[in-house]
Amino acid sequence: METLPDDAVLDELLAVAVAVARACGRLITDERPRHLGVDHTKTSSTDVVTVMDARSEALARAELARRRPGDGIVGEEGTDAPSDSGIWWLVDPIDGTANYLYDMGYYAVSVAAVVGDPHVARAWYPVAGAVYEPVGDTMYSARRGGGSVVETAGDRTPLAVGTRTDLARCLVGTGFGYAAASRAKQGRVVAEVLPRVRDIRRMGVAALDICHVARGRLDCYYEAGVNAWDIAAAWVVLEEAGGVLRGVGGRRPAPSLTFGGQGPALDALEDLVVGLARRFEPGAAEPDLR
Ligand code: LIP
Repeated sequence: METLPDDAVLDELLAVAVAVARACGRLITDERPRHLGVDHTKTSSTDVVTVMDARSEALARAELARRRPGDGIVGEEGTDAPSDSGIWWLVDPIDGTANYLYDMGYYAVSVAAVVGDPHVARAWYPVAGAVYEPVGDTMYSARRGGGSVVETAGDRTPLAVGTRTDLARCLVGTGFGYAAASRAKQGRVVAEVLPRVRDIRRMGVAALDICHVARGRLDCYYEAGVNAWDIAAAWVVLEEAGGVLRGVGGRRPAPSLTFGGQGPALDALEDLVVGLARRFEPGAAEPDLR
């Protein structure tokens, strides 16, 4: 188990996360080119990167290096700077790039400070983070032991997860990967989840889905294929709001499957999704829906 930084350091990490997420969020909104195109693609032809993903990550990298020299930085678009301090930053410069490409005003910047090795699944743990939704000027933030808040245009509200216990009455957020084969499996699973819950939301921004669970606007969340930078900041926000983000069987979240929520509804969602996922690989120790 990793050692937590002390309160003064946690406060500083939180302030840095908030400042950097806000600066990147303003950049991608204020300087979004009128005719934004795809710069290149990554894991599949639908996994796009725009010029603004790269600019946002460059700004985050420069600001983090200036404010916290010695910390490591790992970013979605390729940044990988080593850590001397034991603290690493995980940056998603635009979470919801497809929404951003289509000029739908629902996307976010996620900046988190973590301890442990963020290159290895389950070997790291977030200690402070900020998820900034620039359209609407909404900042979700938290640090370990400090509670989590949402701030919109100067109005700060503490976050608390919902209390619904019956999965059948839960509004469930989810998302899909970019690879066609993964989507085919994930589509078959969601088709069986849908009749057993209030409804499904697929809004395209994992970090915001998890923050919405923290806010009680979604009851639960599950997804396969999420990366560390998608979930790191929102993970602290959710847990400081009284919820849980976890992988299969109470382990830490992992790309194989990640679940968010609280109480019996979360347990029921995990049982349901794991059972459905096992149909694809009956003998696997841990189901993997990617
Ligand atoms: C996206 C997520 C989304 C998920 C997509 C993708 P990106 O992140 O936030 O919820 O379903 O597969 O990972 O690519 O926009 O940073």
